[in-house]
Amino acid sequence: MRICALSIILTALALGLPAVSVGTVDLEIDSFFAPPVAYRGEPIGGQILLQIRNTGPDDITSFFFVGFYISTDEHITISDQLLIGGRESVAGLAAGEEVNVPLWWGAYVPSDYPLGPAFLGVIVDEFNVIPEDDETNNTASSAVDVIDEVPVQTQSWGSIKMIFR
Ligand SMILES: [Ca+2]
Ligand SMILES: [Ca+2]
Repeated sequence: MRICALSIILTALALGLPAVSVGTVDLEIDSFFAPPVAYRGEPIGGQILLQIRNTGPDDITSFFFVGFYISTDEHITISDQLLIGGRESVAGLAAGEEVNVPLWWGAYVPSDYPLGPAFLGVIVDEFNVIPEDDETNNTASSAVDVIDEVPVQTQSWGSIKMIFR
């Protein structure tokens, strides 16, 4: 793509035409928050917050995907384990615009994922359909402890017993 754009400019210069500006974009992660503890098989999506930005200078006009993963190390790749229900799409992003990418509240760590320390993370433009100035700033991760027990609190009002998970 860049070679193509460059050749257009060189051609324009050779022809004495004004060089057109080369369109470029960059998606980057503004902020990523994930909880320090995840219960296997329990919804976690509503506790994961992601804000991304297109630093421009061009608009992104096509769809791209954002994948939310769990990983054994802090480097998140598409080889890691996608959360169940852990993929969202974004319908483009104007130059300079920031947007929250809400993850489906019901997304969860698979119930057979190994217990213990791990990392929750994200890949923006997961399948790399958007050519960017910088393809190395599209991931973020946060340490998490994967556990099995679900805390149970019980409270009784007379004969009514409520169980909160
Ligand atoms: Ca980027
Ligand atoms: Ca990309």
